[in-house]
Parts: sequence; structure tokens; C-alpha cells
Amino acid sequence: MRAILVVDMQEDFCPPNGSLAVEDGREITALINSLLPLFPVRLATQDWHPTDHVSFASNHAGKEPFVDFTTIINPENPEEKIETRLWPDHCVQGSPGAALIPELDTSLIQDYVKKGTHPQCETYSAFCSPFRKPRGFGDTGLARKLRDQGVDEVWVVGLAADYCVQSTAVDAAKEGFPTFIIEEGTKAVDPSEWEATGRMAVVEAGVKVVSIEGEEVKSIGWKQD
Ligand code: VGL
Ligand code: ZN
Repeated sequence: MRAILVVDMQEDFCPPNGSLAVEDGREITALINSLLPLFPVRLATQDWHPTDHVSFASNHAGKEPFVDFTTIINPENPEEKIETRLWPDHCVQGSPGAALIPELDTSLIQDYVKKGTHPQCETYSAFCSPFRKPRGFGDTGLARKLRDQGVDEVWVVGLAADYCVQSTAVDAAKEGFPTFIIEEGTKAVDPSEWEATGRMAVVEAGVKVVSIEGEEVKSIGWKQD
């Protein structure tokens, strides 16, 4: 059974008002809506942060969003530390910026996954935190949810290509699902970096990055009109 994960199509990631707007982020929505009916399992994710979230530059005196980093520590193993980028406040739980954009056809979405809810942990992936020693802190239950529904193939679209789409797709592949990203169904925070390194990292993890015009999408029944 095929699943589509629509990642973080939220106001804060979209122009014109998003605090962390991805250029042209809204423009992929029509394509996503047209893809949804091709998948029996259709889930949407939401970045869903408390106000004291560790990824907000505003919670670190003297630090700037986009350029500065902070260190997060695995609550289950203080020796594991990860440097993570700081952002403007975004996707605060229950705020207008955390809402899914109204253009997304949510009548076709069956279930929602919220991530980034732990104040001290950045979580780009819709599966779990980036900690690996041990792996699994902040498990959202997504892998289990997919398996319980008999999913055996995962397709990922949404925002942003170089952060949550990338991490979600890599984790889906690590969970053992054949995994695809549809290139035209995503946009990057930093498109040049995505071209230069992100796409390759994803492919190295076993994810197939495919074009809407390619054979793979044709084979699941998509027809251009
Ligand atoms: C994301 C930056 C911070 C994303 C989430 O959805 O790609 N990016 N939080
Ligand atoms: Zn976030």
C-alpha cells in the first residue's frame, strides 16, 4: 500500500506572511492536491513548537536566526550532542502560523502527525528526533502507524526540501520503506544548498528523487492535464 506524506504545508513556511517563508512554497499546493487521490494512505505533518522551543533564536540571547546554531543534547544520553540551526519563531502550537494553508485539500488528508513538540529537541523528521545513540527519542509513532496500515512505499512532498522533507524521507528509508521525493512537490529554504548537497545526501540514504514527468510517477497513475 502506497502512502503520501505532505510535510509542513503551514502558513509560517509560506509567503506572504510566514515567519520562515520558503520562496514559492505556496505554489506547490495545486500539484500536491492533484497527487493526493493517487494514494490510499494520505497523511499531513505539522511543525508544532512550544514558545520556549530550542530552535527559536529568540530563546538564545545574542543569537541570530538562519546564521547561528545551538547545541541540543540527547535526553537519553548526554554524550550525544548535535549542532542545530536557529530560526525565527515559527509554527507555535495553536498559532495562525502553525495552521495548514487553506489551499491544501485537507478533505483528502486522513491523519496528522505533529513534530517538534519537545522544547529541548529539534525534530525535522516526522518520525523521530535526530538522536541516534540511542535512536528513537521523540518517536512520533509514524513508522508504526504506516506499518499498521500495511504501507510498503512512502512518497514525500511539502516543505522544506532541505530540512523536514529531507529528514523525513531519509528516516522513511531507514525504516525500510522504499521512499520517493517528487522534486516539483517541494521547495527548499536554500535551493542552491539543496542542489549542491541535500539532494545527494538523500539519494545516498536510498531515497529516489523523481520528477513529476518521470516514469515512477506515471506508474502510480498520474496524468498531466
Ligand atoms: C522546518 C526549519 C525549522 C521544515 C521546520 O519544516 O522544513 N524547517 N523547522
Ligand atoms: Zn521548526
